[in-house]
Amino acid sequence: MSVNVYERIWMWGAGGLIVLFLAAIGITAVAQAVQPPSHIETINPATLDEHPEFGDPQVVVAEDGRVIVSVVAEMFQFRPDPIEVPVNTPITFRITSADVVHGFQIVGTNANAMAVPGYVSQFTVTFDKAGDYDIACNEYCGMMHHVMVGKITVKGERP
Ligand SMILES: [Cu+2]
Repeated sequence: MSVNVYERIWMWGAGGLIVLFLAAIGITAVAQAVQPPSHIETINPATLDEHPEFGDPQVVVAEDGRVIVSVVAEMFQFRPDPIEVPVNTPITFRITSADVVHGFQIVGTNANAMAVPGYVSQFTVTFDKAGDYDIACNEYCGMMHHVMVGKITVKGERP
């Protein structure tokens, strides 16, 4: 069977792209450790009000000094609001949604997570500057999405 020279070039080109893409997946997964989360925490959004943690979301200081902030995102607010946390302290945010997918982006920082009904998103961030930070919902969630803004007040001395 003879294959036209241009056909041959396209076949090698397409094959090369497939190898390139698979290599990119392999490099990001293995060398850069970009992987799906190994731990997934689920929650029933229908019974959030009775949940021991998210029924009354608040800032909790654990005995070992860790600060844990439970947040419920819902049309069209974040609870609690405002959130008051100390400066220069690792703050663990635990976020879920009571209705649809929302965003939780702390403006001016690299802290950003999705609030997905049925799941708890968690990240830890340390604020090194005191002051007020806005929380923006960056997932379109309905008619009043544009007013869905929360506030974090970071208190304490500057280092
Ligand atoms: Cu929104």
